[in-house]
Amino acid sequence: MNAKLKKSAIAALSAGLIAGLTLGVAPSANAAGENIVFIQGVKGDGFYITMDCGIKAAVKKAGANLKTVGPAKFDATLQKPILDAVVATNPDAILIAPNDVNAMQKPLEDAAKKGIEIVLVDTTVKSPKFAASQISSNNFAGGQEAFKAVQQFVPGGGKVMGIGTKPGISTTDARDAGFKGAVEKSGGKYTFIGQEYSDNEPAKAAQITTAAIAANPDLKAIFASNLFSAQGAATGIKQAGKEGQIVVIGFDAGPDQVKALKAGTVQALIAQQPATIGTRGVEEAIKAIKGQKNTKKITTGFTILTKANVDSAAGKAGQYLSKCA
Ligand code: T6T
Repeated sequence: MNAKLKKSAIAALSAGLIAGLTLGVAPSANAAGENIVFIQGVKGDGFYITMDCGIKAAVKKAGANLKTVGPAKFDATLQKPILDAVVATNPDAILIAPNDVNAMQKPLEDAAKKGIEIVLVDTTVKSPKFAASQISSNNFAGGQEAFKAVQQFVPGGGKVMGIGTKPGISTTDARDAGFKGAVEKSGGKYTFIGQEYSDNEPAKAAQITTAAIAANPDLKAIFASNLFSAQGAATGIKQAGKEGQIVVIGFDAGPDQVKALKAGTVQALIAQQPATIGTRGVEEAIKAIKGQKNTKKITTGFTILTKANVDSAAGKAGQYLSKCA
């Protein structure tokens, strides 16, 4: 029985129980409880940890059941077997941040064909038609925002570069493209000297940073388009002794990134709203399970954190968690 049929059977059952109230039969609230699985992009990432907190809160409110799993690395060859194992348990819905736009396309399409409601949180795939809903930041606009921050901190212009994760991830690809496009449209004052990839490894991002500084002593700014790349870029800046001299704009706002911001190694962080992405994801999953109309695409916002606002109420709210409250 697919998720929708299963859910309508449950709905009929609850209607019977409600009718039974008059006969003194008390229904337990949402007795069946929708079975939802959250498959993270990668384990141990403050972004997905914070998203999981939003998911947990929404699942609790809805009286649903949740299991959270994720690969040890941001790598579709590790995420696909996890998805396969989850599909074999036939949950009602899966919230997933797919690791690759191409590699996760068919496995997710197949899962949807089995009647499992798929909600894409954060990342997406090439053709997400099968998904009940997609919730994410406007990542392209986030890259453009990063360049605005560069303009603010390096008003004189100069060489800038990007450190991304790896090609094929919808979010970071869009951020990198948004940043590069904004640099190129800015009238020649800034030069984009290249896009490098860290494989989501802070040590590699640090090494890319020191090598880029050695090759370009006049480098002015780095845009690191996710948490681990930004963490590594900050380490590289420290190793090169260039704190405050080369500007780093990072995406995300994990605890280590916030420390680097406060220390002056990083000048701005584009904080996403992972908890909201998670909460909205659960809401859409439950609507889909119940056969209600979904909002196909939901875009969440950003908070730009700088030393000036990081300790304000809004600045604190923008920071990611290392565990749920
Ligand atoms: O930036 C987030 C997420 O949006 C992206 O898809 C992958 O990297 C992060 O999880 C941060 O590490």
